[in-house]
Amino acid sequence: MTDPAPGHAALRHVLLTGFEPFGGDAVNPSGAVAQALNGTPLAGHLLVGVTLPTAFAASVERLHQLLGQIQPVLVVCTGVAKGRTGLALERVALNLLDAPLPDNAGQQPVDQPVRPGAPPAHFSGLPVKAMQRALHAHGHAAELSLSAGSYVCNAVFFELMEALATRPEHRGVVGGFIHLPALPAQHPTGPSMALADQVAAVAVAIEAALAHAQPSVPGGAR
Ligand code: PCA
Repeated sequence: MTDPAPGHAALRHVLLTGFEPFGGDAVNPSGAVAQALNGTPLAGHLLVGVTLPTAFAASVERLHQLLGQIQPVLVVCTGVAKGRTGLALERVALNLLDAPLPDNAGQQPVDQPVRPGAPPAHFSGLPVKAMQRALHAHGHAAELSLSAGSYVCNAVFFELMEALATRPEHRGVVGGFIHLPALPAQHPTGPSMALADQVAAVAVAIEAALAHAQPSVPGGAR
């Protein structure tokens, strides 16, 4: 695990998660961005960056541990989605697992709920339109997205939103999910974004989320 940087006990925490490589890739920009920003002070907050396992059960378990340990005021989970041209601000988490490939633990659930009995979907709590405006103002490509898929990223996104909606200890915490483009080396013939640009863009997105965080509105608009 990556521990919060020491010496900033007074600062409120932002939790930023990324994922380990999966599906035969050697790298995952989302985990690399989380590691790069771990320990960074940002707009009066301390950023805690953690890489989650790309596995359905272990990622969700780790997320719940982190929410309890770090007690963040803002949670931004990220993962890579090859083919995206810019940061994809996800608006909807589905209560659906339908894995197109096995996760890193060999699990491939098909047509199952993330959490039986939970609602079919949750909206993002992030101010996605304000974040998109800030990203564009800084010259970063960013789009709004209506689906985070049905693989591990969507499962973590759904569990995050379900926890924030239902657990009293997380009341008032703002959270959501961003898909990141591939790195140039991962996707030589398709759209990509250099790691340094991804790091800068995620920092801009988090600053905008902190500046515009209010109680959630449908789909994370604002
Ligand atoms: N992307 C995958 C899982 C881990 C990641 O970085 C997804 O979009 O579900």
